[in-house]
Amino acid sequence: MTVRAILHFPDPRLRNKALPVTEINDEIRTLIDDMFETMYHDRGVGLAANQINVFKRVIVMDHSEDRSEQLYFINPEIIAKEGLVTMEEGCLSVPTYYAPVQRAAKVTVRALDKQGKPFELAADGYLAICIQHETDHLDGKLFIDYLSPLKRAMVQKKLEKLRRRTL
Ligand code: GNR
Ligand code: NI
Repeated sequence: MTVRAILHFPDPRLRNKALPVTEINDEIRTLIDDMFETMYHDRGVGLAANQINVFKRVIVMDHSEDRSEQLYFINPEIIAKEGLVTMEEGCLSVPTYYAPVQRAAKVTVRALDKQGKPFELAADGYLAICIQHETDHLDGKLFIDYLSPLKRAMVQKKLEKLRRRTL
């Protein structure tokens, strides 16, 4: 298992749309292992393949305190949404910035497991937010896209400055 490098906003590659997985093989299983390794290493609760420069529709998450509840989804699709809730979000690709975002309070997601078998999961709370945040990444969308253009420009300036200091 390998910790892979995470792309940071405003890297244009974060805007790429990920393609559906057509064959679940060892490459995909290794990708999932590496995504968990990277997510735990960087203390995230979720990760989309786009964030490590792989444009395949795979997301992983673990929202448990003791990091013992691994969830992964291949070709996830949100097939139902219900209600609205606003939560403070952050993103490993937008370091040091947090802002409230309004999303559906409950979602039902359909995806494939490592055997290629379809399953559905109904989620609410933090998990529902994570599922929406991660599936957005697969479509090249970031949580800061929900902010006003002024706020988004502010974040961009801040992160460009941070990048110049750390290069
Ligand atoms: O670590 C993460 N925390 C988080 C907090 C609130 C809403 C969504 C998230 S996901 C984020 C990890 C990440 O960037 N996933 O794409
Ligand atoms: Ni993110």
